[in-house]
Amino acid sequence: MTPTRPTATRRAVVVTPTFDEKENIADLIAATLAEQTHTDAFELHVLVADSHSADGTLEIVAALAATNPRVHLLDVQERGIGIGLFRGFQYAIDALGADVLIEMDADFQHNPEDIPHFLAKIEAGYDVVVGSRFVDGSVNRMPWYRKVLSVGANQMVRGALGLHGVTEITTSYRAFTSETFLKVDPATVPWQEKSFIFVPVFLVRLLETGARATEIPMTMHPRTQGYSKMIYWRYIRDILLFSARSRLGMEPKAAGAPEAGQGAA
Ligand SMILES: Nc1nc2c(ncn2[C@@H]2O[C@H](COP(=O)(O)OP(=O)(O)OP(=O)(O)O)[C@@H](O)[C@H]2O)c(=O)[nH]1
Ligand SMILES: [Mg+2]
Repeated sequence: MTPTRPTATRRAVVVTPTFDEKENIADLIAATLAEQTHTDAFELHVLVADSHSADGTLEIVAALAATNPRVHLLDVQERGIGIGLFRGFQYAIDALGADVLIEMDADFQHNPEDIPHFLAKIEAGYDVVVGSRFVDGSVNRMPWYRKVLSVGANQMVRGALGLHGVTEITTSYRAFTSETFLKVDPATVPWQEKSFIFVPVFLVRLLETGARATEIPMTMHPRTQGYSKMIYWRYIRDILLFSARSRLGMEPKAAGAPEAGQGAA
């Protein structure tokens, strides 16, 4: 049952995609909902969009959802982080009445303590808030080879798309209004690809809507529990292909997209 909310409070749904996250998910949900104490203007909910994990993740979340009206489970059935998130965003809007969506990984690489900072920017009038490892105040504790990969991928995709105002395009920690999400044509984002290529493309599509965007510093840690689903060769291949196709004009350009970081970033 959906809880009633005061009319003055908008609802923010943290959509977290999962596949085999039994070691992380209960703590992640608790840590996320604990941020409610720092978030007056929004009622916080968590939606776990799970690709039918067989390790017990589904059962853990189902049990929490049965007793806590702020916890929700969507059994996506299909495999892939992109499709998991896409179905999650749709469900959060259609079934949960989300005003704001937050996209956050389930393995604590994204720190739930950053959630109030995202929401403060939405409250200040931004439509899209991007968590970045490349602005002052950010903390990146990833190993050197992951830093090299993220710097390379960011530079390549930003260069190909001519996006100069956004420093972070390849990690999936962002907040945006449901209204902005609904302006994006789903056919222009490779949600079905099994690699993480949808991450930069989705951001570009959000910016292309004319959204007012900004970045905030984020803290990124290596995963400590569970196993990685990142397939490096596939991600690097897709980044190279996407960048080449964009430069050759085979992908729609982000022409006219506003630069992030304008205003009170
Ligand atoms: N719904 C869904 N979520 C997925 C799928 N694959 C990965 N995820 C989730 O997507 C998030 C990111 O996946 P990770 O495996 O952590 O990828 P990564 O962060 O790039 O790699 P690491 O740094 O090694 O953790 C995690 O919350 C995963 O559980 C999938 O097929 N379906
Ligand atoms: Mg991870």
